[in-house]
Amino acid sequence: MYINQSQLTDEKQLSEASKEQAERFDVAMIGLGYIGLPTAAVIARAGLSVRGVDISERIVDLVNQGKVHIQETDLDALVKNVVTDGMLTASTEPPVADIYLIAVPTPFGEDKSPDVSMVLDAARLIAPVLPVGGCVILESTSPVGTTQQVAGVLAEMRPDLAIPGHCGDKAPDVHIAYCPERVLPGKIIEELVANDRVVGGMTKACARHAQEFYTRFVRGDCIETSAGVAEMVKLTENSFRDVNIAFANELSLVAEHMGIDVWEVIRLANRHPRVNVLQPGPGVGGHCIAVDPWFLVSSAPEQARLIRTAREVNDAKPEHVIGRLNAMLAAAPDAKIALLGLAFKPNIDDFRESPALEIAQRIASEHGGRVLVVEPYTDELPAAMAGSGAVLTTYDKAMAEAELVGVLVDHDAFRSAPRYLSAGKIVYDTRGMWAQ
Ligand code: SAJ
Repeated sequence: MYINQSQLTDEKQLSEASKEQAERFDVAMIGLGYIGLPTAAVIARAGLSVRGVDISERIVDLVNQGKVHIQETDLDALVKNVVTDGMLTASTEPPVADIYLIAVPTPFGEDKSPDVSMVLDAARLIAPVLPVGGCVILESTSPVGTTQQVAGVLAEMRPDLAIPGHCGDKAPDVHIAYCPERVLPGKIIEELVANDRVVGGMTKACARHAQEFYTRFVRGDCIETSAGVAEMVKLTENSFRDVNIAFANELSLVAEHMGIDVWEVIRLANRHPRVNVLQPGPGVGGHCIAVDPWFLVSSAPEQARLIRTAREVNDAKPEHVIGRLNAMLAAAPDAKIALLGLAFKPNIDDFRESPALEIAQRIASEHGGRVLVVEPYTDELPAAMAGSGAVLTTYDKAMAEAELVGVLVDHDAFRSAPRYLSAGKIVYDTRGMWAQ
């Protein structure tokens, strides 16, 4: 428990308190994953002392050595610098800090309902050390109402503190806010600084306090609102994108059914000043767009009909692609197929929740030795494909051997490869990479 100086009675307590004061940090980042670690490093670069906290000792050890456990543009050099400068350290234990940021996963369960248990565990971790004047900010994508739940945990565990929403007319002792991350994997360091932030407080004073903190390292506008609005803003952003991608994916099925080139349709439709159709693909991957809309559906199942349908349209796309590739393989029984790309989107090495990987795994499990996989962002096939008979190879070799091609990811490396190498092949291009 955080010790208030005025409550100290003997020398032992005094020395413990001064040690604690010496270890007081500007910021504690709870969760050192894809968002937490880059955010911690960017804040440390801005001159604030940051203690990263993670349940994984491996991650804590790596960070303390100035190393990273994830791939993200410019992250390794940044972490090395801030750790060397002593501005970022890591531990499995939460420290006393002025600002606590929570960036832990919020997955969904079998029934697609959100699981905020890791957020609430983070609040339980913070509660014992939260000082008077401290501020807790949730950044994890969360269903509306989660920030209030965090406040509830803190109020229950710290009856000595006046917690916003739980202290009646009394002035709160701490601030609690919600500020969603909205950075794009591959551009996280850049967007952490450049993007606008929406800062939602449990009270106006909470929003103001948190907003002032973000202006220390964010160049974009930091806009104050309520916690509930900020929570829904984040879900709205990713649902908007999912619905728009679903429109493009559905359009690709409609056009395919009618024998029309969807890429040409979209290119020409987008010449209308108020039309901007997104790009169809093999499905929607990653850990955000395919998950977050369910948080809205779960909160308002009767009302969120379009959002639910968009999820279903996008989730069904990989199966359609598998069907098309299987048909190509059946029609040319002696031919090999080159599958281009495994990542969940172009130009990154992130294969988690990747529709391309799901498709390649299924095709490899059914056609093994006929499958040549090209993925410049890995040195070996993922474990699930090992033993299938599929081979990881280069673009040039795949094009020399395969008569069939399935484009699953439009990495720049594929776009810039000589087109004549794929001339004369039977191609199923889920990304429109070779569209005219
Ligand atoms: N995709 C398409 N067609 C498109 C655009 C995307 O099929 O026209 C696919 C991609 O290939 C990928 C998936 O959608 O499989 C998601 O990719 P993305 O680039 O749309 O989004 P993420 O998941 O990398 O990041 C998103 C971003 N949200 C928005 O753009 C509204 C990012 O700003 C968020 O911070 C992030 O989710 C997050 O963490 O929530």
